[in-house]
Amino acid sequence: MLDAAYYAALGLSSIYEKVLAGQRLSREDGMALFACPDITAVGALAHHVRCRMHGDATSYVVNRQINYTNVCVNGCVFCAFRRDRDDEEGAFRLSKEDILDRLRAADATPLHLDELHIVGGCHPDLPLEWFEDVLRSARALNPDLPIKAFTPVEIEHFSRMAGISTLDVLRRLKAAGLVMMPGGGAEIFDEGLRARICPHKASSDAWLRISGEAHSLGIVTNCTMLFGHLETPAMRVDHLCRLREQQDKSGGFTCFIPLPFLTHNSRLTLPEEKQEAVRGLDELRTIAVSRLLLDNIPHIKAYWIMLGVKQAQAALWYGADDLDGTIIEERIGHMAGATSAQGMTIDELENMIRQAGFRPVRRNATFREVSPRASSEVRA
Ligand code: V47
Repeated sequence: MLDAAYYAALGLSSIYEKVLAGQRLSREDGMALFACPDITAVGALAHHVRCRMHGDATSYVVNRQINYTNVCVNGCVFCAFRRDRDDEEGAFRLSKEDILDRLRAADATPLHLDELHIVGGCHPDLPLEWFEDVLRSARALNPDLPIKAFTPVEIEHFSRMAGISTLDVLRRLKAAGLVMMPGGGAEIFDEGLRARICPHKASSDAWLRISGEAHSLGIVTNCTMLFGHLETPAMRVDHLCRLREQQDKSGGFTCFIPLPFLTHNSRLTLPEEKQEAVRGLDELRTIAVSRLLLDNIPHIKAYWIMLGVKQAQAALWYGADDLDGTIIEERIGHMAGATSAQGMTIDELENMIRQAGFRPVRRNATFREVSPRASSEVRA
């Protein structure tokens, strides 16, 4: 597959050589990969890197997502999940007891959770103390369960609400039980486009700075890119390179998740050539270029909720090595038209991985491998 003459004919000789030698690709290389007409050639390079890093292992996590509210002060134009006020149709806000009930319900099943993923809108009334209380109470219920919660955007919002620095917010949340943060809210770092699609959200610099602060405290985090809306290939390459630079400095990004924009219920209208139905190959290319440029981020996630099961399987041949997990309940993608299920069982995830030609590896929130439990325990 990796034939030097073929890459030479595509004008990608130097990229081919760098990839085989394990050398860093430049921004120009990223642009050339987005311009290459043969996406299987781009995919084969990404697959080579993926195999060098992970072999045929493909990880998944037994997790439960909880979205505590969709009421949000940011008013992002693209977001179908958010509501501006509590009394708006479709708005919701869970109480601490609602959250704990969901956790108790998951704990009462044979499903042994290895990650609790909590994320929500930036609610105007919820104080930092409420989030500390939620973390402490969840930890009291299930002390061994790693909690992955709150994006850098939420951290900035909590800091404004509490009148303290983002670093102090992170210190307090860590003391309350936070071990990891999800990578949402990065969207696209290009400031011009950010001003159009999410003008009130934490800035790109703030998002990166807060991630670095979390890393400095030993809180590992993920990172994302929302793509397939109004951004250009140059903006994608810039986004990936800024993540890579931050990772060089602070080193705590565990996984990158490229999120294809789902258009349903969105206020952002796209030109016909960018509609979801016609962009399957662009999704695979973007995943592959991410694997190739992000040489210092260990994992690339094919998030099956947003990609759909079949495309997530294909993505495993384009550089991705993780699928996320059982999820149980998901709202952000589904309010934007995701047609995937709400959750998957362990058997379904493992079957999905095997059918795609890979080896399933069960992991926890921080990507530490966990041994499979007795089969009577893991049927979900
Ligand atoms: O921040 C919002 C994106 C993100 C849409 O870190 C949309 O392990 C597509 O970040 N179409 C939240 N995407 C989800 C997220 C995430 C999910 C799973 C795992 C992890 C992790 C992180 O979803 C938001 C935003 O970037 N988003 N609306 C939409 N219409």
